[in-house]
Amino acid sequence: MTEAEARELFDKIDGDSDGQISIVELANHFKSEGHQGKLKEKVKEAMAADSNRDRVLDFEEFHTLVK
Ligand SMILES: [Ca+2]
Ligand SMILES: [Ca+2]
Repeated sequence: MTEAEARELFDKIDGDSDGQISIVELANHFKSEGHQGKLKEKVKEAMAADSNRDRVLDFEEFHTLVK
């Protein structure tokens, strides 16, 4: 994924546009993608990219996850 694509996806998931992806926003995103059954698993997987452990993904962390 290019940085521009990652940015586009980041903005899409970042529902309140505060520049950070919260667990709730991740869950909403995976729900809309049809991952209801594996929601917890998917969120946990994504939050593994939270390298500074503040429970939100900034763009840098997100980019590491999707690249
Ligand atoms: Ca947000
Ligand atoms: Ca973080």
